[in-house]
Amino acid sequence: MDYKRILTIQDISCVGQCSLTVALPILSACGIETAILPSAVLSTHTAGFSGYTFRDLTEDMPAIMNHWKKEGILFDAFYTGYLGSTQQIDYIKEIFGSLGKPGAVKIVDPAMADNGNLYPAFDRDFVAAMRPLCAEADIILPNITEACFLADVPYIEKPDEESVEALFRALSSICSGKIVLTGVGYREGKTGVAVYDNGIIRHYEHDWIEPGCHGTGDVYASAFTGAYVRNPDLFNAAKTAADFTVKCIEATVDDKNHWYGVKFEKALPYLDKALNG
Ligand code: PXL
Repeated sequence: MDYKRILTIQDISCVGQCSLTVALPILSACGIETAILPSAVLSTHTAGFSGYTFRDLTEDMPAIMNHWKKEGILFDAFYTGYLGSTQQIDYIKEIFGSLGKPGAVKIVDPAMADNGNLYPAFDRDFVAAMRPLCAEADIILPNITEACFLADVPYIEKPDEESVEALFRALSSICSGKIVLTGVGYREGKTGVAVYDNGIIRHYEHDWIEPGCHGTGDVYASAFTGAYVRNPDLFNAAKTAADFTVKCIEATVDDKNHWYGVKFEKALPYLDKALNG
């Protein structure tokens, strides 16, 4: 296997098993050199903790980017997640345009919402700013809530094949790339991912494990990105990441005190096996 270098751009939530503290170990476990551009530093994530600190790193981005340009540092892939400001989106577009090797893949997780609501830090202006970033991506990884905000349609609480097809149609006018839509279950006790590639929709179903855990979106996106950069087979990467995410949830649900994230570390050997046999 050749050795790839990825740049991931998302926040450091110091505690909470999300964003960079999840992306770095998972991408490293996938055998990919992982560079980071932190969008912000928070004491914890914002989903369930109160009184968290937040340091926006927008102002640091141009100098970091310019240093990399001077050094001639280039990336095989980019993966963006939770961002600190709308201005960062312009810097990321510049990074996409200037720091990629030929054919570098651009993966955007528009991490901004879940369960029908935007996260506390975001508003409609952020959603509007996220659309042009999604337009530049080769692959976007929204959950149903994010997809509905991006497409500017009401939240779909109980998706069915028809509503998901309509959602993909609406999204395809915003982004020309491929779409992996998470949290799509058509039957009781099941969830899954719907994968849109050039007008073709495929669905991968797996068990829904109560209760829904925090941080699974970042675990999913990181594992998807790792699997896809290793082998650019969209459906296969979507499936590998879904199976890994289920293993992470299974490793967590029995511990009622562990509400803030998933114990993905316990499932890393499974991911290694799925990728390397
Ligand atoms: O993508 C999840 C996430 C990442 N980072 C921060 C968050 C969340 C979800 O709430 O608050 C800071």
